[in-house]
Formats: sequence, structure tokens, C-alpha cells
Amino acid sequence: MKLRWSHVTPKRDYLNRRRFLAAAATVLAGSRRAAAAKLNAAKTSYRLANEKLTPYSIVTGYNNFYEFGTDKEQPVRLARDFRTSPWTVRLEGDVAKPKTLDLDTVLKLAPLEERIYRHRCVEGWSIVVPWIGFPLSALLKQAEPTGKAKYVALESFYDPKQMWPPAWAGIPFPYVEGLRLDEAMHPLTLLAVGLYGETLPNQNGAPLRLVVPWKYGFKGIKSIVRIQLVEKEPATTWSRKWPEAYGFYSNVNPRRDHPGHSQRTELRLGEGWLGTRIETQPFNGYGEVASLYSGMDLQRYY
Ligand SMILES: Nc1nc2c(c(=O)[nH]1)N[C@H]1C(S)=C(S)[C@@H](COP(=O)(O)O)O[C@H]1N2
Ligand SMILES: [Mo]
Repeated sequence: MKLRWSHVTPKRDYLNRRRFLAAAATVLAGSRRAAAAKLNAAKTSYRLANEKLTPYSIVTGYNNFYEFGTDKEQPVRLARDFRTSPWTVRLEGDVAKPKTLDLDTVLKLAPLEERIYRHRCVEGWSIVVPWIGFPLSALLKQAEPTGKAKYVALESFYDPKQMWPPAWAGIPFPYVEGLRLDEAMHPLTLLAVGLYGETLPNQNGAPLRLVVPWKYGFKGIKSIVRIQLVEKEPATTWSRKWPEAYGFYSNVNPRRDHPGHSQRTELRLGEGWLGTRIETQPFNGYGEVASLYSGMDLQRYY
């Protein structure tokens, strides 16, 4: 499926639906929403044709964030008191201008956009999320990457006083991820600071996280504190843990199975927690990124 600018859902229905969801979520989630502040996107781009938004209660109540537990329902509870202010992001490595930016500065780097993206987890479920953010490229440009920089290495915040020990989570912390520089600079690659019209809930990776819609969800590293521009392909948490299952690229690919299960279909989570089984699309439906990989054997570079 292609991204379209056209509005498939009439604007009025969309707004009503959002108001309804916001109201319902307030009642359901109660204190969960206490820390969230309203966030207005300057413009709405990347609306998806034929896709319904996944309810707020699922997007913010069914999470993978191993620093706050390995069950989907744990992060919302265990991250409730996660301290995300003050927050800074360090940009360094092969850059002309290494710098440390505080969150207020980051929020003013580019106009905020609402982007409705499909999110496909490698575990075989998917959701549709109205993110708020701006292209990661706008942040990277601040540091002026040098000609040596070929990859971007990203690191999550880790504090053993607030988060689980690696031994409980089964993966090393801090969580690390990476992209090739051209993937990182692609206009679809989003630095998200909010969702559903508000600042990111803690369990979704407050105060800022990566969203790469054509890759499996684990590439979308949460609560980022450090970004390094580097020459060599950086290590990533899940490929370190199980390389045959989780490669560096991890583009959504229905033809390359996970060792434990097929990737041909996915469960699209929906109302009332009932899912619909649908076919998984190459690059999660974002076929316009295929040119990034021309000439590459995607069975080998998975
Ligand atoms: N730091 C960190 N980032 C992370 C994870 C994690 O455990 N720790 N889980 C990843 C996985 S597997 C997925 S599917 C998405 C889930 O994002 P969501 O909870 O906002 O849907 O976050 C990704 N980012
Ligand atoms: Mo995931």
C-alpha cells in the first residue's frame, strides 16, 4: 500500500473519533495520562489510506520496553514514575559540531508533524499510530556529520535505580540500535516526541524515540540520550542477543521467516483487543524505500 496525501477518513469523522478516543482513554487510563501534555503538530503529513488508527488504550497499554518489564502490560505501570525531565541528547562521533541539546531545544529544531504510520513488531503483531515528531535528519544536521560518517548509533537512557537489571530483562542495557546514514536521513525516518496529540507517554519511549516504519519495531529505540555518527556498522541489542533472528537491517520482509515463526502475516490489533490477521507487506508497505537497498541481497542482509 502506498502513502497518500488524500484523506480517506473524512476530517470531521477523524476529529470526532479522536475526541472520543481521548475521552475514553482519560476514563480508562486515569493516572496514566497525568504526565502527558498537549502537543500540537504544525501540520499533518503521511496520512495512511485504508488504515484505522489503533485505539489509544492499546498503543499505550500494550508495549515492548524491556527496561520496564518483559510483559506487554508491565511498562505502563513500571514506567509511571520514570523521570524524563531534565533531558539531554548528546550528538557526537564523526561530526564537525558535537553538541548536547536539551529537550526544549530539540523540540524547536523543526516544525512538528503528525504522521500516521504502521508499526510491525517482529513478534507478529501490528498497530497504526498517529505519531508526532520531525525527520531525524533535522537533528543529525545540527551536528554536521563528516564524510567519514556512514552509520548512526543510538543509545537509550539506562538507570538501574529506575529500571530492571539486564539479568531480569534478558538483554544488555543500555539498549542500543543503529541505522545506515542514508536510512537515518530518509524523510520517512521520524524522531517522535508524541502520539495522539500529546507528549510521548513514558511507556512509549518518553521524551523522544525513533520510528522507522519500514523496519521491525525493535529498531525504534526509545528514550534516546546519545547519538553517535560512526564509520562502521554499530552493534545492536537484539542482533547481539540472537544474530540469526535479528539482523542489523531488519526491514519488514514477509519472505524471510524468523527462526521461531513465519513472518508472512501479522495480527493487526484492534478494538476490544481483537485482532485481524492480515498479510505482511514488503517494507511494511513503504515500498518507496526499496531504492536504498538496490543491488543488495535482502535474504543475506536481513
Ligand atoms: N529502549 C528500548 N527501546 C525499544 C524497546 C525496548 O525494549 N527498549 N522495544 C522495541 C520493540 S521490540 C518495539 S515493538 C517497540 C515498541 O514500541 P511501542 O511500545 O511504542 O509500541 O519499541 C522498541 N524500542
Ligand atoms: Mo518489537
